Amino acid sequence: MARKATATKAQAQSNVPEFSKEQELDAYREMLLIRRFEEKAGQMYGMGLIGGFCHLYIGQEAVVTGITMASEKGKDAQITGYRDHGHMLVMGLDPKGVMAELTGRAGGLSRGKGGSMHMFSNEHRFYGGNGIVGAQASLGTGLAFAAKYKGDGSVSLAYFGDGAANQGQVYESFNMAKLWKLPVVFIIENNKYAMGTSIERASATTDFSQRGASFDIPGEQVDGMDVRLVYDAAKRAIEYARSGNGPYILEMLTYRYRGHSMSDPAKYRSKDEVTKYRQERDPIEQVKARLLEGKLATEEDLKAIESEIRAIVTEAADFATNDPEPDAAELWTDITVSA
Ligand SMILES: Cc1ncc(C[n+]2csc(CCOP(=O)(O)OP(=O)(O)O)c2C)c(N)n1
Ligand SMILES: [Mg+2]
Repeated sequence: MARKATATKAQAQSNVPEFSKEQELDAYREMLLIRRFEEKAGQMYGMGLIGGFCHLYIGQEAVVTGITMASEKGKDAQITGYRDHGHMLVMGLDPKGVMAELTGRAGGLSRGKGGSMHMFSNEHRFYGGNGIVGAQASLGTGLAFAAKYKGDGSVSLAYFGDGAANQGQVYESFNMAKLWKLPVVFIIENNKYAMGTSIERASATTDFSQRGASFDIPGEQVDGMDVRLVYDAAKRAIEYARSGNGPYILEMLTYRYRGHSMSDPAKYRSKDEVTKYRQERDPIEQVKARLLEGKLATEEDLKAIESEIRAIVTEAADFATNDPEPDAAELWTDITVSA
């Protein structure tokens, strides 16, 4: 008799959890910071100030914001792929340091030598910024192994895309994580496309929350455009992992508005599809509407937050434009770590 997969299927999301006024404002501020920062990065790329690869997170802001709000800042580790600017901003890394890394300046978080895809901060427990698709699932499992070995009570949050979810090393990681009951939450950011290839064209099964079924890893499919639902699911998953139960999978249904990277002819999807998401599902507009309708904030309050954020982003851009490039002598520093 065929055995039914034991992974728990997405819980009914009819009960949308309420956010307090502070949580709504917090989420609004964080998501707006990512949006404005990314828009500025896009402009600076167009001006030739940023070289190399650059992948924007516009549209996906609710994912990292809700998860980080549910995590223990400074304790839980986070790791992702190359679409990483938003993760760093929400984790509290200095926007000046992130932008200066994009422009390859000495004040960048990797001293101007890593660029958009390779930024780290041990202090904030952010482990990149990885250009190899799927590698962050294995490295994130390693972070969880370290957490269990040291018994420090932290959880590893490993984000990867729908495309990455088809990589072999992801399943080797699932196996080890379950076998050793490692405290890791695998967050699959399903934005429907891997570069120009839709999930329907590349994936034999498109319910990524069930990808851990063979390893008995529970998984949930979550509306990743609603920060409250992301937060709620993340609380559950993190608590599960922190209590010693092993890994958990969260599939976040999300959408990127911009191209895969800065050069993307966007022939693989219709303009209508993008417009529909922007107009009907935008994560920031959802919070804004709730704040106004619930009379938790006035238009003036929100405008004040908007100008505060614009000032932070302008300051970051000015710094990243005027800071010097690293000295040539830095070419051979920070390349390896000696024990
Ligand atoms: C091992 C590996 N194979 C291929 C690539 C080229 N590549 C870069 S991004 C990408 C698509 C990944 O899509 P997805 O995982 O859905 O993430 P998204 O860009 O949508 O966030 C590919 C194939 C790579 N960087 N590394
Ligand atoms: Mg994708």
